Amino acid sequence: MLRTYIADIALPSCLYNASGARCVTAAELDALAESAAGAILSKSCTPTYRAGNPLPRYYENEWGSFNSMGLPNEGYKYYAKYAAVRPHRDKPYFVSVSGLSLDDNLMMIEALGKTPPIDAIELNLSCPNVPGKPQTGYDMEHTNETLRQVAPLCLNKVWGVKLPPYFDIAHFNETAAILNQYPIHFVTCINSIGNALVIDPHSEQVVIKPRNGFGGLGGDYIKPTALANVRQFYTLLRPDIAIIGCGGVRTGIDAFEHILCGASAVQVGTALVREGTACFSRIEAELKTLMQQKGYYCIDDFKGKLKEL
Ligand code: ERO
Repeated sequence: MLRTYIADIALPSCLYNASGARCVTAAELDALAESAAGAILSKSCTPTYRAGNPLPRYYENEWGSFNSMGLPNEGYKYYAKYAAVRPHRDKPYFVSVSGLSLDDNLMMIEALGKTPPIDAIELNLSCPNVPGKPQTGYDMEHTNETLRQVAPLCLNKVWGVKLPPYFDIAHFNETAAILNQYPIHFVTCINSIGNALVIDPHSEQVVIKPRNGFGGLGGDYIKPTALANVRQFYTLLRPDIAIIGCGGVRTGIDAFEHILCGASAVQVGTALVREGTACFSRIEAELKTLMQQKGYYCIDDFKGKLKEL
């Protein structure tokens, strides 16, 4: 009922983890492999191990999450090696790449592109939390140049990009026009809303330590922005580019709304961190119940079919 495709990759369920959420270590990736998630996606990687930003760097409240992790990861070779030893090899395994320079990205993508047990590469153009490194996705020229140089390295690999949230129609149009020029297979919308500020009025303090308390917002806070980005890119991109929704997916209804806006698959971040991998079977059951109530047999029955008033 929830089966879906990203290019020619079949996912037994359209729900899987957002990069960053419980996917840094082999033990966390194993737990995703054992769960009801339809695929496994790694933490965004860099050429070598990074410890990330100082603690505390993650905070949550009833409306969502707030982070400035600073790209803690084991280095790309770790995620490449994991591809061959992971349990449940029939479940698709995707690696997220987030180098601190274009050269870093080219080097990692070339190597990961030649690693057959990796099913797809998600190039993260939207990390909001590395001091001194602006988000590539907000720099149109740099985005274009990145895709121009990455595309030839991905001729035999399914690949796509993770975008930051956009807020202006001109930016949706400009970004879509660039993406449509390249042979990408998918676009993931959205990364956390960067450079937000959550504070504690009692202590009169910021709630996370790095970057004077500024960080990326996720969870319920960001669902309307995520849905707007999914809808805009579903409308503006070539029909062969799958949209992967990410942002505020906590219930089956949230996943349903993303698919209605045009998502072919839906990632879970904040809810996975809070609840653990059991979130997948719960959200799947909720989504299936809703589909049954509405008389839908598969996600194509309602994907992208959002009605206007
Ligand atoms: O700080 C991070 O490691 C991070 N947090 C996010 O919300 N999104 C990211 O893309 C990211 C690092 C790549």
